[in-house]
Amino acid sequence: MEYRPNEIEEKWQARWKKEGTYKTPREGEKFYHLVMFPYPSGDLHIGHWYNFVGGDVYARKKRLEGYRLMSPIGFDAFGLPAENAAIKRNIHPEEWTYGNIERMRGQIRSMGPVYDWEKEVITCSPDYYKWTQWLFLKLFEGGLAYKKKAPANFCPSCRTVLANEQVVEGECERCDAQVEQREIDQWLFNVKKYARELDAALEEVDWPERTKAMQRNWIGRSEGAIVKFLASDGETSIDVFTTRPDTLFGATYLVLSPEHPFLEKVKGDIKNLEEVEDYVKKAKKRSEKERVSGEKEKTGVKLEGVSAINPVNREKLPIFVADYVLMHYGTGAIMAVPAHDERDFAFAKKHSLPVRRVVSEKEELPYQGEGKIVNSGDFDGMDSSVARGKIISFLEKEKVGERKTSYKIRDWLISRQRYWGAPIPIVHCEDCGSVPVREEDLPVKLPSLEDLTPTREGESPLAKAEEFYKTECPKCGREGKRETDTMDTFVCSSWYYIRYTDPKNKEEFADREKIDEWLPVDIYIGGAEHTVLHLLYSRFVTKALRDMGYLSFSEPFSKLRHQGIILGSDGQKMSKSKGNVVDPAKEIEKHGADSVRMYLCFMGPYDQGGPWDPQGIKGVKRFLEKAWKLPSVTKEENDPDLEKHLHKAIKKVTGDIEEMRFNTAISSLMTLLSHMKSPGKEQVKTFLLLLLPFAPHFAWEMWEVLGFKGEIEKEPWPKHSEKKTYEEEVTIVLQVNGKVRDTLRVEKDLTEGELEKIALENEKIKKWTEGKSIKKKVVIQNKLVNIVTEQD
Ligand code: ANZ
Ligand code: ZN
Repeated sequence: MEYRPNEIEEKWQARWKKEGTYKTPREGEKFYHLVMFPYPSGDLHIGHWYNFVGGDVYARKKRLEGYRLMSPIGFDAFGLPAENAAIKRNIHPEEWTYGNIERMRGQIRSMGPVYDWEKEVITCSPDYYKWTQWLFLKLFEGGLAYKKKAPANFCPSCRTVLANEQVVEGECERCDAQVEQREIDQWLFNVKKYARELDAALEEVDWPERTKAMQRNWIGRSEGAIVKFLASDGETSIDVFTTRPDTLFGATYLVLSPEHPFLEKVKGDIKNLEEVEDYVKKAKKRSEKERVSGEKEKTGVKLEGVSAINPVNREKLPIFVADYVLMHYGTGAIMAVPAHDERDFAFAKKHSLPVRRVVSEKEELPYQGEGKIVNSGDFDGMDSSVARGKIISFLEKEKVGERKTSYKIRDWLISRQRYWGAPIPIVHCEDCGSVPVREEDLPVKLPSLEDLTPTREGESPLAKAEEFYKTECPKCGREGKRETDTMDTFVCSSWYYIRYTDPKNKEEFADREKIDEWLPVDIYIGGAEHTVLHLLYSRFVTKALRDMGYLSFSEPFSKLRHQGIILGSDGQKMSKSKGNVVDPAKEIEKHGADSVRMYLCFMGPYDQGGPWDPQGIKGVKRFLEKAWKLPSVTKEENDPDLEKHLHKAIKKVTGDIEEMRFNTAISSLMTLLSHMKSPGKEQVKTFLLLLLPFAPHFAWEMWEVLGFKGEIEKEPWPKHSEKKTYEEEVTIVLQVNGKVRDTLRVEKDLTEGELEKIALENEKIKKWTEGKSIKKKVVIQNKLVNIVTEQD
């Protein structure tokens, strides 16, 4: 009988579904296995396959090892693409999204994964976003959600707020107009409050170092000091944050960010107020990227009529306002040390300000490194790294400063002026302010709208739907207006792994017992790109819910692994325009899902990916075809020669799957198969079990065809015996022209080619063959190699 994967695969997928084979088991030690849930774009691409297949191989082995495995799947279903597709094709986002979900469910099933579909979550369903809104209310109650005027990208020509993705090099994606920054009321989550823990707790998780480094970089911890400069009004102190307090004697002026409150405070004293206000107004229009860009000239204006005193030497310093200083970092003010900071140096040159060297006699300025301190009174001669601590102590003693750790991370702006998202559950009341919707009134349902374009003022389309926003204030009962912004989809995905534990719960976001039973996630598998924020926000939400008493763990994902990226067969990133996209559905049709699964695992190290090779997939298919021909009538007794290979393979496959080295696991299965000339029954069973995580349909089918009793997955995962993996060794003789030149102990049954190679690489043999041409090689397995050279 021929191997017909498509028939087999359909048969088993239907059977597994009907019999609920992969429902989460009730017994065993828990193992929460998670793959990143997909966005329902319409079609599963090969990258999804790579993610899900690697995950599934790992999950299947865990299941066979007896773990109570939970492996859920769902859809990250809110977001801009649905809305854009809807506007373009005149189909409602909901219809578009659910249509895609239905199609993708079928595509996911065609891979033959172990997902427990009863756990499915869809973030755009009211049953789910009710709890996303509940999460918002909890954060609001806990003081972690707040409203503030924040800059948004505004296109003056389309008159609409743009998402960051819609701004291309400072221009509107649609009309190419210059995008402006506009201050509008937006909601933020106070992630910054957790900065210290988000940074420090990375020590506790088993994640790839590169991913941890990216998180650390985003959080941006900086050790330094706050220094207080007394302003010329005699009462205000301007606090600056610096990472180089050792350069304090080199400060020649201060710089405030255009948003700094000091400007408002000393307005009356500023002689060139008009010029300053003009500058501030212009600066606010510029995006942050423009402001901090290294290439742009450092603009700024001096505040005439005000100054500040350097606390270490009582020197009077001028004050500038300049937009390269940002309000949200440190204190929004800096001491400028042009001799040792590049930006300050550029600014000082432009505005003819003094540059005073305080580190190292010889280096060319600006010099940003360490060295001996000079021109700094009592601190002269110290190493700058030592002076840093000494100056901080001095500041603390004099009460003009203190040690300080700053974090770059910013609060999370969650407002979106968009339709296809979870509405923010707030009512604005003239008397009561921002009032949370009562918990029992959740969900605040997204109304079905025809017109999804933003308003002329750039508000969300919900601001046009009177039936939506007109409501009563939950507090005083008078007329109120609902918040019309929706939440960033990262809010939806920041807690989905909690909902999976209890997806149908109508009373709570999840039952506490179930949460405690399953979480944290034991392994999380997904792409490395674009996940910094998702991981960070999930960690923040976990910590916030923990502090409110809803969770008893601190890190949601104990272990994290990334799959690599699959490239086109030309080695380029897959893209429609290059025509190098691999369509998984077509590959299944041609080769079967098991071959696609196996090939994805075989093509290279899982965390690296690589180019798709059309020949490679044929190779693994041939392997399955060969395995298909394993004798249908098997002997009762084990083949003794095969035992060693079998136990070596058990050891290798088990260890390799655990470490996600799927490619080498498959290699060892290939080697094993080549030794299965006359296997015994138990040996075939073991082979099928080892193959099952990679080619599950194949393994189930063979098990049935060969007439083995019961279900293959009722069998335990095979265990190797170390003793049986030992190599048997033999002594071989190495000769040159019939004379013995060396003897060696080698593994038994090496092939003639392997023996020849050993001989030719042997130092003693090389000595006798050097410079001579080899006429002949005589190899007798397990005994001898004779190299015959030309004689002279
Ligand atoms: C004086 C100084 C002297 C500085 C020197 C550097 C070198 P990181 O490492 O990124 O934390 N800074 C502080 N707050 C700022 C703000 N809101 N906007 C722009 N720049 C700001 O950078 C810390 C340094 O960046 C601080 O140390 C400060 O300049 C500047 F030789 O202070 B430094
Ligand atoms: Zn009210």
